[in-house]
Order: sequence, then structure tokens, then C-alpha cells
Amino acid sequence: MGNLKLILSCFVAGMALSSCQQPNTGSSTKRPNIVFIMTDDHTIQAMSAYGSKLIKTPNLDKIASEGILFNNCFVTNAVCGPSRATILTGKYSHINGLTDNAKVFDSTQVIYPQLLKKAGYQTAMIGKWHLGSTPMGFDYYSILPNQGQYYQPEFFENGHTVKEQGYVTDVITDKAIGFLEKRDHDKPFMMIYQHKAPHRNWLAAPRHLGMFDDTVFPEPDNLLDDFKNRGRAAKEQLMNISTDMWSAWDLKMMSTAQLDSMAKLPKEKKFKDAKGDDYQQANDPSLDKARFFEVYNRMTVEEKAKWRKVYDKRVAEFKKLNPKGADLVRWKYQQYMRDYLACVVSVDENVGRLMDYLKKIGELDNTIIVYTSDQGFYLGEHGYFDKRFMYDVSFRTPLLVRYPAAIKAGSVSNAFAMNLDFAPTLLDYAGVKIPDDMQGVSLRPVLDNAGKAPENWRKAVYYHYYEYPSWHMVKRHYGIRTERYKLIHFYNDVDEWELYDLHKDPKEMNNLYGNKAYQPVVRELKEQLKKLQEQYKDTNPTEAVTK
Ligand code: SGN
Ligand code: CA
Repeated sequence: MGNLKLILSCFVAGMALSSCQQPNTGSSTKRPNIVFIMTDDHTIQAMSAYGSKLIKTPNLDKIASEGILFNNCFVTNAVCGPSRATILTGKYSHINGLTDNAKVFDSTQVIYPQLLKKAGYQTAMIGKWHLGSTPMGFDYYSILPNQGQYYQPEFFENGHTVKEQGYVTDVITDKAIGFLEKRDHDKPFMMIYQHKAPHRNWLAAPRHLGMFDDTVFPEPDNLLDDFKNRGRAAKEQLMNISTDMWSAWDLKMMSTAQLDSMAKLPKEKKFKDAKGDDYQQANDPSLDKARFFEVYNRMTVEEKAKWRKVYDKRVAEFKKLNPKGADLVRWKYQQYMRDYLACVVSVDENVGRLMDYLKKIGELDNTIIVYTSDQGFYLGEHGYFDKRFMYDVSFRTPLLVRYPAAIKAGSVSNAFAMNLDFAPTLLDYAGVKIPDDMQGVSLRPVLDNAGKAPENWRKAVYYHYYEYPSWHMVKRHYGIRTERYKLIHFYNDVDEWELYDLHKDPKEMNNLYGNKAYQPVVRELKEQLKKLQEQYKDTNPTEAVTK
């Protein structure tokens, strides 16, 4: 309790961080524990705390109502590995080197869990890691190899491969609780708890299969976007529900008869061309059935029986309706939502289970709980699935924080926050010095002040996406977003700018770049953009990062 009092006295007196720091050794005073929860591709449109029209997420909402919700948290680069590397290092992709998912994280770099470990925390990393490297700086790790599997998942656990029974979201939670049960009670803990769900290809827990079959979900009003007034990048991507969703892999349209006949094929025939995470697959739907069979076949006999009951109905419905054109897009959207949202339900349930456990052991209120995702995700907006674009739907990520010792329950913040800030924030609360080369800032002044940003808080955010050519073929781009405007430059095999007036056009349907009336705005934004690029040392943004 002593340390908590110390932290609180620092808030009250508004003293500088340096005077509140803890000794950098395993001190016996009690510091806050940290549980950092991150899901994969969970977007605010699927969280009731953010006003979702699609689903209720009562356990996540509780984190918000007992803590704070950020309306404007953005990522530096909206794809998995890069987002994770930014969070761990507090640095942009061009500095930490992990610009895209194909790269391997340089694990000689300093990451914030290491600093917490040095300062006496017991540290754990459980679930999706997706950085290609072996985790460093953790007393315990149990990670999914690469993207991981939904059913009967394998883990790489402190140097050994283990295969578990069950559904991935449940298993990750069991491991998290297992770590807490066995923890060293003399040390504060910092646990990273990261889910695979609700990542593509959206496979639900057996108990949730079919749970939304009688639900008709509201459609986003730009589901049938024709991309008028947008540039080539928005048009030429490969993430359209209409054309880029695969029949078996994404929509689970494989009948019992087809699955049975695939089961009889020799192994080489089934799996010959299915090459893990290789992006070339994105453009090769001939792999569709083989890839789908691979994940289906991980289910137990009982799970398969449950599966077939649900999805045979879907195949039959499709045959009966035989939808075409816009009706087909709408039909696919409904199936997509049924599967994606059932994965979200598993996350909500399991986060609730972990919170209940923390309460049971008396650690809930002395633990900083962060809930976020590696980026936002399209649930049919612009007709898309996936992420990557600097458009708000994927650029924005959920951020909830619960820590009653400092955060007023039910706070809502409109301050600009970034995933770049997570490491400095957590180090700050733990009383550990924030390395000078971290590019984010501590969110503590906002968190401690019920969400209100201080006067000198950032007024603009900077973004840079690199992964092209790759899955979904979203062109390289960087840009700036202020409260009112967004300016994006697409480069590499294209040289196009886009400007959006977010007050008039929050859904980003009308590119105003080139509109005479907005020339002064463009000039001003370009100047601000240049300043941000200098600040973050990204002054040659169109040059390939070689590190
Ligand atoms: C997989 C998915 C893609 C997805 C990437 C990156 N294809 O390759 O749809 O964009 O992961 O996602 S799949 O056919 O294998 O499902 S990320 O979250 O890891 O960045
Ligand atoms: Ca992701």
C-alpha cells in the first residue's frame, strides 16, 4: 500500500515524475500490477462501450464504466506485427525496424517489459506475439506461433512447443490465470494477455457456433461504396467483401459431403500448396478449400458434429436464396458478422473471467488494466474487411483503462492518444524512468485528470503504413490527422494525395484534395506534416526502410 500512497501523493501534489520514482531494484513496497489486454482486429464498432449497434460486450464495458474510455486512440501503422513492435518499444516502425508483418523483430532492442522486470516486476507474455522473434524480458512466456490456431492451439512456452486442447481464447485465459496462481507474491506482476480472436478467419468457440444465426445485423450505410471521389488506393485494394472473401475459408461454405471427400484425399493433395502466412495466397483462391480443411480438421469429433449442424444450414440457405449482385454482398456481410461477432463474445467472456479472478485474489483495484486492439477493422464500411488504411475505421483503436487509484470511474477522453504512448504510460505508473529515445508520451496527465488533456497536449497524429505489395494490396502511405482534417499521401507505385474534412465527412467518402477552397488547409497540413516527420525522424518517408 505504501507505494500506492506515494503515487497518490504525487498526483495530489502534481509533482514531477522524477520525484515520484521508485528505486530500480526489487523493492518491497507495493507498486501497481499491470495487465495489458490486447485482441487482434477487435474494432470499436463491435464494443457496446463505444455504442455498437451490433453486439453487447458487458465485461469490456465494465472496464470503461469503472475506468476511462478513449475516443481518439490511433495506431502508428495499422497492421499486427508493426503495431505490437510500436507498443513494446514506444517507437515508430521506421525506428524499431518492424515496418511490416514479414519482418522479424530485432530483439536486441529495449522493450518496456524488460525495464519493468529489471525494476522488480514479474513479467509474462501470453497469447499472440507475431513478431517472428523469441520474446525477451519475460519470466514466463507462452506464445502462439505466428498467427496461431483457433482449435487445439499450439504454444511456444519458455522454449518448448506444447499442444493444448480447447478453444484458443479459453486456453490463453487459462494460461493467464495459471501464471497468476503460481506468481511470486513478493513482486508486482506485469502480464501481457493477447488474444488471437477475432482475427480472420473468424472461427467461433464450439459453444458459440450458430449463436447469431437468427440475427439480422444493421449494415453500414456505405457497404455498397462505389469509391467515387476517392483515389486509386481505395479502389485497387483487395479487401472487398464482394470480391475478396473466400467461399470456404471466410464464409465456411463447404458442405459435409465436400469436407468428407477432402478428408479422404492423401495428405500431399490436401496441403500441397497451403504455405502458412505467405501473402501470395491472398490472390490464389484455388487454395481456399485446402486451407479451410486444415483448420476445420483441428476440431474434435464432437466439435465437428456441432460445426456441421450450423454450417450445413448456411450452405442450404445460400443454395435456396442464390443471391446475386448487391444481395450477395449483403448476404456475405451477414455471415461475416455472425462469425466475427461470435469470436468477440469469447473475448468478452474471457476478459470477464480474468477480471473475476483478479477480484477474487484481491488484486483488481491495485492493477492497471488496459484493453486495446492492435488496430481497428472494417466491418463492411466502404464494403471492406481487414484494416491497413489510415481511414479512421482502421487507424483508430479501442482504448480502455481501469485503475481506480488514479482514474475517475466513467471518464471519457477525446484527447489524442496513440499506441506509441502505452510503454511510456505503463513505465510512468510503475515509477520506472522512461527512456529518452521512446517517441511516445505518458498518458498519465490525461488519465489522472478524468480524460481531460492538458493545454499543451498533441493536436495532430502521424501515421505510416508500409506493407505493400502484400495481403489485401493496400498501397504504402503516410499522413497526418488533426481534430478536423486528414491528409494522406499514397506513394510507391502511385503518387496521390487525399484530404478529408472529418467534420463534414466523418466516413471519408469525399476526397477534397485538389478542391481550390481547401488549398490553404492543404498548405497548413503539409507544414504540420513536415514538422511531425522531423519530430519522429521520418524525413525520407518514401524511401524503403532497410533496417
Ligand atoms: C493473414 C490474413 C490476412 C490478414 C493478415 C494480417 N489472411 O494473412 O487477411 O490481413 O493475416 O493480419 S488469412 O487468410 O491467413 O486469414 S494481422 O492481424 O496479423 O496483421
Ligand atoms: Ca491485427
